[in-house]
Amino acid sequence: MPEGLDRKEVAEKRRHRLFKYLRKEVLPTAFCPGCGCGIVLNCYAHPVDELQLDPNDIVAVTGIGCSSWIPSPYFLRDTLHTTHGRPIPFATGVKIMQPEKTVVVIAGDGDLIGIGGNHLIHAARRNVDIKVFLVNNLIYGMTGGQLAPTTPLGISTTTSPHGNVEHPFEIAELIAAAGASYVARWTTYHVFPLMESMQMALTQKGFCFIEIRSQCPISYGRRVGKRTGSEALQEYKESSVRIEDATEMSPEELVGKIIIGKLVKREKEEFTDNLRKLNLELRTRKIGRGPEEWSLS
Ligand SMILES: Cc1ncc(C[n+]2csc(CCOP(=O)(O)OP(=O)(O)O)c2C)c(N)n1
Ligand code: SF4
Ligand SMILES: [Mg+2]
Repeated sequence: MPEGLDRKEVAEKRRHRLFKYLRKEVLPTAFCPGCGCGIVLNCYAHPVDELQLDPNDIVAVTGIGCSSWIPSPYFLRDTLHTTHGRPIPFATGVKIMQPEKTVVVIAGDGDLIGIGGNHLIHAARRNVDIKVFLVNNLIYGMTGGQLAPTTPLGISTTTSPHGNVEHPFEIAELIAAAGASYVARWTTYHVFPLMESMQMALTQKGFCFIEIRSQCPISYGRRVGKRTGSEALQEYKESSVRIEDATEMSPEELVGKIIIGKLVKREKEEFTDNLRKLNLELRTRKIGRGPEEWSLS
């Protein structure tokens, strides 16, 4: 033990520099061993730290599910823990009323694509300036493994015991087609590019969306022979293909592959800016003078 320090002081000194971003009173996390949610939580803390974002300038919004616990309660920032499927409308409301805030949504595939799917595609179309980090574990993890709109064909789940007969969404491609400003896909194996991508999303204006393929060993992995986190990470490593390489491959060669990287990055008018411009124009027209002359009396 270093001289002159008691046990508590030494423990404090040895703490990870990102520990300050965690809400200590709720630790340890409730995530199962090997769950990808912890990796995403860690990856998210890095760009927030790197960018030195003021704690008062971030609002995180989430829904219901294991991944929704990443921002709330574990990440120590203002959060809105909303109902299942509704983080996007809440986040849109925050951005409209508090445009200077960085508004981040972190939630699962069941939440954002299942029950909340319509909100998601319309927010992308409108190009609302919110940052959406989708934790896609291909299942309803928290409730024990029901079929999600991301579950691959043929997989047996608690609600498809004889195998899934539905095709899953290619969600990153869908959001890119819907009109988002920035779209990327990574996995929990690709932590460094994922951190960079999060940093890009946090700084680029407009609707920014990252699909993070993440493992749920308990409700999904054990059904597909990947009972541990490390087996899932190994699979991510082996089955991922960079988007630049994927363009050279045939559809047959891409079966079972995860295409990773940036799908889209474009400049586009942003929804809440347009809304404010219109509001200002209409009020000025009605009142006949600019905001500098407005008064409440
Ligand atoms: C309106 C409503 N319907 C259903 C539920 C039950 N429910 C809670 S979490 C969840 C699924 C969560 O799946 P996902 O968003 O993928 O998160 P994960 O647990 O996989 O991270 C469901 C269906 C609920 N809480 N509210
Ligand atoms: S059920 Fe799945 S997603 Fe939820 S904490 Fe456990 S491993 Fe993670
Ligand atoms: Mg899920």
